[in-house]
Amino acid sequence: MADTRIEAVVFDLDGVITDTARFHYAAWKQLAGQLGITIDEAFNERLKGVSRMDSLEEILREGGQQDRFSLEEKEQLASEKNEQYCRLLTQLTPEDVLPGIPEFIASIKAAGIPVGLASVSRNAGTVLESLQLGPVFDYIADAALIRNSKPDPEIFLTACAGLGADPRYSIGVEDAPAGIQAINASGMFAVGVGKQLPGADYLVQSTDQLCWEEIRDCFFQTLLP
Ligand code: B16
Ligand code: MG
Repeated sequence: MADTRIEAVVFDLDGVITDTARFHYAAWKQLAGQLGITIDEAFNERLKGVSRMDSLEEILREGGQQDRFSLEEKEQLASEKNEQYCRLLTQLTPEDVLPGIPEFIASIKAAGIPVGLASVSRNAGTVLESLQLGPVFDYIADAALIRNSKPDPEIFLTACAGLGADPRYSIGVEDAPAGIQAINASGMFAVGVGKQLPGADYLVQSTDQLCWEEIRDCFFQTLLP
């Protein structure tokens, strides 16, 4: 079957290309602990794909502290978390690209399909540089210009527009519930990586199970009348 009607494949970063989610979690857990708020991994699932300030709001709400801080103080707290996150990011090397991702991207590119990135992380550039993956992406949506984080489709629509692709003929790859919702809202075909991702059109448990030929065929089947 021809690939010509698939116009782009757009990837989430944290949790799909590399496991920076564990660094976000460690940095938020430390900050939450300083505020007397306990968060666990189940709670952290809700923060995946959610912007820095929205994540802080969720944590404060979890601890019943949503009215404790001024906007300026919240910005200071978010910046403390980011400093800790950036310290952890210095550990990242090209070995931290998740299994199967280089081969999966190579298959897509070999089919002549452009590849984009839709991460709401303002540290995406640093992460890609540490992984030595920046040049692989034909277009990287700029998180700093995005007004609505996932589950809003804005970042995926921006990536499709940057690649000149019609979202209806494009595929998004995500590991987080908010990200799958964003892909669904964009009209793209949603590939989920992980468990409990209702709304995914195609689901694998881990990145090493991503097979381009299978996903391509599944995408074309959904187009059939
Ligand atoms: P930063 P993604 C998201 O990246 C993360 O999943 C989320 O946990 C984080 O809060 C958000 O980026 C903002 O990141 O603080 O680095 O700007 O999943 O969209 O690649
Ligand atoms: Mg993610």
